[in-house]
Amino acid sequence: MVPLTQTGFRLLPGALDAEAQASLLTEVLRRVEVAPLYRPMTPGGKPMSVEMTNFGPLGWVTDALGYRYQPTHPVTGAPWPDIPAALLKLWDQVAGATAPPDACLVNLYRDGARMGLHQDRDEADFSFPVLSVSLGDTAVFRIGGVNRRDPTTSVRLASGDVCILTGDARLAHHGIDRVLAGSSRLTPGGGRINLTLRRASPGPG
Ligand code: MD3
Ligand code: FE
Repeated sequence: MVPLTQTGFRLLPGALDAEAQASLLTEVLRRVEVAPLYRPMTPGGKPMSVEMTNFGPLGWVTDALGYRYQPTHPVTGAPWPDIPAALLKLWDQVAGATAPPDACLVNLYRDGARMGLHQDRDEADFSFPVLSVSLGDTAVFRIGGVNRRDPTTSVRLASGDVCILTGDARLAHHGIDRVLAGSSRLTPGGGRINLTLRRASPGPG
């Protein structure tokens, strides 16, 4: 179970039905043709196991210079494609934010890819929520507290699940321990795609 202190963690299981998942995946794959998935390097010089790209005015990147948001794809140099309309609508309906998202990080987990426990701290204003949509194979997601040593709990994120992080959960440590290969037939070639909507810039006003 998620500790009661994490009142800001909201999971909407099956928020997207099969048809909405397929249609969103089509929109994602169309954009990935112009903004290809690539394997980012950590500031320490190790390749991440997750492949990434971004949609929207700003995209999250990591390289030898560090973590940051930037307006262009690091491999092609082109601006990121736009955020799919279905995701902007979902943000409006469930995030409860006063500004639209300006960044959509796309994470592809294939072949044993995982993401270690970390905090998301590269955004200007932590009072904006983060919204995540899972597509494809089920992930074993771990969430802890603001302190790295706080106890953690495990939550499975299946295709079509949406989670919203606000308040005390916004700066919680979290990661993906593993992905259950073959648990979904949504994505061609298998694996899991996670779409994370964020407000990276300061909000208007
Ligand atoms: C909890 N991605 O890209 S999404 C990330 O499934 C990231 O790809 C994971 O962590 C993934 O940074 C988890 C769910 C998520 C996103 C942001 C959070 C959980 C979060 C921010 C704070 C706390
Ligand atoms: Fe994260």
